Amino acid sequence: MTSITLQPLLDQAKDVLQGNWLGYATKPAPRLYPHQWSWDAAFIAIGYAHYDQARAQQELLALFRGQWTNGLLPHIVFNPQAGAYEPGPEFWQTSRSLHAPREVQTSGIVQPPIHATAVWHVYQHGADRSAGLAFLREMYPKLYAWHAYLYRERDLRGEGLVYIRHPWESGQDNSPIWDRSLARLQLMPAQVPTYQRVDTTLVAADERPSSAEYDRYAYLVQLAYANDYDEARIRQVCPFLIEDVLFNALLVQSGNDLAQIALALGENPSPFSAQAARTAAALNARLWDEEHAIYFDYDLVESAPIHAHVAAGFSPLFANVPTMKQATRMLDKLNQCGFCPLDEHCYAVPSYDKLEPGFAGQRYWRGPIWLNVNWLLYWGLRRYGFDDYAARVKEAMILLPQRAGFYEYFDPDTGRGHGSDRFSWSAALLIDLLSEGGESS
Ligand code: 2M8
Repeated sequence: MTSITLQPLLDQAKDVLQGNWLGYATKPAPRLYPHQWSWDAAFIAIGYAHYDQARAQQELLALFRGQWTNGLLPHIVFNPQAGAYEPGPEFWQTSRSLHAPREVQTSGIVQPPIHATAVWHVYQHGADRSAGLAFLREMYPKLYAWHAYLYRERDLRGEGLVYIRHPWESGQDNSPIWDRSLARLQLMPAQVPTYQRVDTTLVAADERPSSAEYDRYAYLVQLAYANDYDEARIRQVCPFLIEDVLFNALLVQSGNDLAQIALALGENPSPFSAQAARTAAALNARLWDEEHAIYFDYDLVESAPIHAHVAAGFSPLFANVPTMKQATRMLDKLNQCGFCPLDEHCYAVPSYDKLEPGFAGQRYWRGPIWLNVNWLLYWGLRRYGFDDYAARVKEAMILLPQRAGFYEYFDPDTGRGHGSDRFSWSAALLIDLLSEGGESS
């Protein structure tokens, strides 16, 4: 049930998703992102789950068509009908891998593993239980292979924390988390493969990653294909290997949700809950920072934590990883002026602490408010009973698109929308919030 005043907003959100529907899956945005992206698809399915179970299921099934035979779930499944997007399918040279599919074109890196969570969410909200069970049955081996890939290929220290090997794998492309690791990567012009960008022709260039960052993104892609996407070889030479908080927190939640899926199918849930518990313990042992009351990424090349105060550092709340004592301290930190103090004017939680060097309120993942991050925080805060703060986040998630439209991200000072308009996950996650438990007001 949605209150009458919010019905138009809900209708607009559904209209955004309909506008981005490709006929078999949903693109993240009308022009800037014309293919299917991995974690976008999961967020989008979470929204569809509330009013179109079939489409929610189709969204995830379409994504997993791109899964590699070794379990890798690529971050982009290319749409052959799409207009310009660079770097496009040819850039990835995925045919060098024995594992890449031949029928669909994909990238060769991954994105945060929130897929089992999305599948479980779709099942739980679907009215047609028997279709839902058939869907679970179809998805189970795919999710199994995806998680097995991550733990087999990406857990360098054997402790349950998996690494990323490209900033794009985090979903937070130009986050300040990567600054130091990328700066270490000094490239001669000849080392940078030729690539094109169209993003800066579609949205303001000063709101996107810099050319220096893009050169490094291209270099890291080249490094992966030059090693035939063989993970053992890549990790020997890759100068960018990071245990990322958000990625691992979502893996914990997905592991627990995969255990639920196994249980619903009469399969053994224990391996998945055991893996999730191990990853959660490693997050607390290795990535928790007692002094600052936040989780920090860890640079495996430098063997050092990365002290970037980003909103994603609070994401373990979503997966119930911190103890109540840790969570209470995290709430205090969220409630300070760098993030979003409840007793002062602020919209929602910015992606980066406003008081830290390099904060930029309109530059992509270096400061703006992202609704997916706030959605993760909302559910995390609810889990711990921090209802006042959660209510503020929800209020802001309604207010921002109501005033500005369904933008990709929002300036935390003005509330203005930036990046692409009609952005799918901004719409989908609002649908989830407005539909959940009939509690919208
Ligand atoms: C952004 O990433 C892509 C590269 O994958 C890009 O910059 O072109 C990120 O915001 C990422 O999190 C998101 O999944 C993707 C599509 O919305 O766009």
